[in-house]
Amino acid sequence: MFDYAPAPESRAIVDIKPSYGLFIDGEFVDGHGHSFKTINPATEETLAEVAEADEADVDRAVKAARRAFRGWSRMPGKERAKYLYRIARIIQERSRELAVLESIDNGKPIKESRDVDVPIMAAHFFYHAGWADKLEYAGLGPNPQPLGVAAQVIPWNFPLLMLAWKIAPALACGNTVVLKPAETTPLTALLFAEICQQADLPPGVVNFVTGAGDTGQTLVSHPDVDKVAFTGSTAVGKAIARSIAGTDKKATLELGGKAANIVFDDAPIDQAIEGIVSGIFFNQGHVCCAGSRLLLQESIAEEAMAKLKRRMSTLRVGDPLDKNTDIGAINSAAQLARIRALAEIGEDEGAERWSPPCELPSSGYWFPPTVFTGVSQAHRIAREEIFGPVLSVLTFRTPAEAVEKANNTPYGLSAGVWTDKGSRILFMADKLRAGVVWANTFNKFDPASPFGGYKESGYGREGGRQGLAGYLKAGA
Ligand code: TAP
Repeated sequence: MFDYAPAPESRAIVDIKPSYGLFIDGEFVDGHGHSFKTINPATEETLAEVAEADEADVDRAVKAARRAFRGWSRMPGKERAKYLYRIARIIQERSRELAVLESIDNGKPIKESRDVDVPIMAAHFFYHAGWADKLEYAGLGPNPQPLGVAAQVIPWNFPLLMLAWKIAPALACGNTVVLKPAETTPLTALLFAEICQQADLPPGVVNFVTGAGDTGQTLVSHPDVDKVAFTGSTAVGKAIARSIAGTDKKATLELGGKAANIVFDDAPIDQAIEGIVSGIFFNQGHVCCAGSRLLLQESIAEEAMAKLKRRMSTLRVGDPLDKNTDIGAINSAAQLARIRALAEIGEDEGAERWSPPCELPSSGYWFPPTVFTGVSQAHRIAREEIFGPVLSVLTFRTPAEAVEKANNTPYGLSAGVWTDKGSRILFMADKLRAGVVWANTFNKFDPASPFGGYKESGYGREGGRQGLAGYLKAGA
């Protein structure tokens, strides 16, 4: 254990206010309800008090979005595009500030928020700006129309990226938005609200209501909402689907995952080790599409495990604002408790647990990179989403066995295949029940590429031409 103080020079570039209101109708306003604290998970220090939106606040935000819908939906697409381009450029200009605040509020390493989250966020706005005046070419008929007011609820693992995945397509298609960020990571959404003001986005087109699950429930159940877009756990996704059943609200649900990362004996092994490491340890494993089940072909299992352990020993856990950090803080005490509980269950069920020697800071929420071998398909660590830096390793002999094991999960979000044979990649991609299949790479994202799940990983797609379908009524 050691004490650390976050790097002061990084901290200085963001201005965190002592308290934050809601963002409704283009302005920051006080909420009627209580407030809650958001903390830095690396230090447990309170960062700010944030308003908790109650029913009246949510209603105010939905009304503002409804009023704004009239003008925004009738605005020519090429004019809407200008706002999206402007937002994208401001994101680039303020990228350091966004990245530092994201790392402080979420706990993720700065090299990830700087090189992944914020650049892909900007790319989503650029990409969707390009669609705004070309919607009739999206394959949804000659005159597709926006749905109306979109209620969007996002999780804490990629606060800015999930915000971009939700807001950019909604706005490009002419919808207006009320978004609820996760309770533990509200600050970057409120910084993005400032960017909306700076871009002169018409009031009410984007609104933010901060709060916990109750605020989310109130928002998605609001009778004047036309579309619900949710990313989060399968349990909450099912509850939302039930709560909107029987209404004409359209829904897109992006839920959990338990991806198989499958390594064949002809794979470029060093490249595969890098893919395995980024597949599970990127963002502390708080990734819905994380490669949390490693399937190794038996003949290379021993060699691959030796190399993997060696590589894991080089991972640096600690200060999220240090550019050399590979694994940052776990986002909350509750998430840390969940990860610890499942890791203990893994040991109790007989799997072998290993972590490299790793000094963890004395305050904050931390979990070392961990791998379990001797895992069987019945083990809970092979079936349940851990959402932390914990990898479960299984072995297989034949491609058919790999397919069977990979598909033996209620989820179907992503998978990875490592092999030298192009024909095997095509065979596996055809057989795997996963929305995304990566070949000889992992965790690659592009706004032009649709993302979404099968089975209990949800329905609907985000990104690409297919993602627009979730925000448009098909034209005649
Ligand atoms: P959840 O607990 O499901 O929370 C997601 C969001 O829903 C949060 O903003 C949460 O608010 C809100 N919420 C909670 N209860 C609600 C309710 N009854 N009605 C409406 N909204 C409600 O998930 P999480 O712990 O934040 O995120 C982890 C999960 O998200 C993992 O299972 C992960 O796989 C999944 N995830 C999936 C994807 C994709 S793309 N498929 C991406 C990222 C994460 P509070 O946070 O304030 O409670």
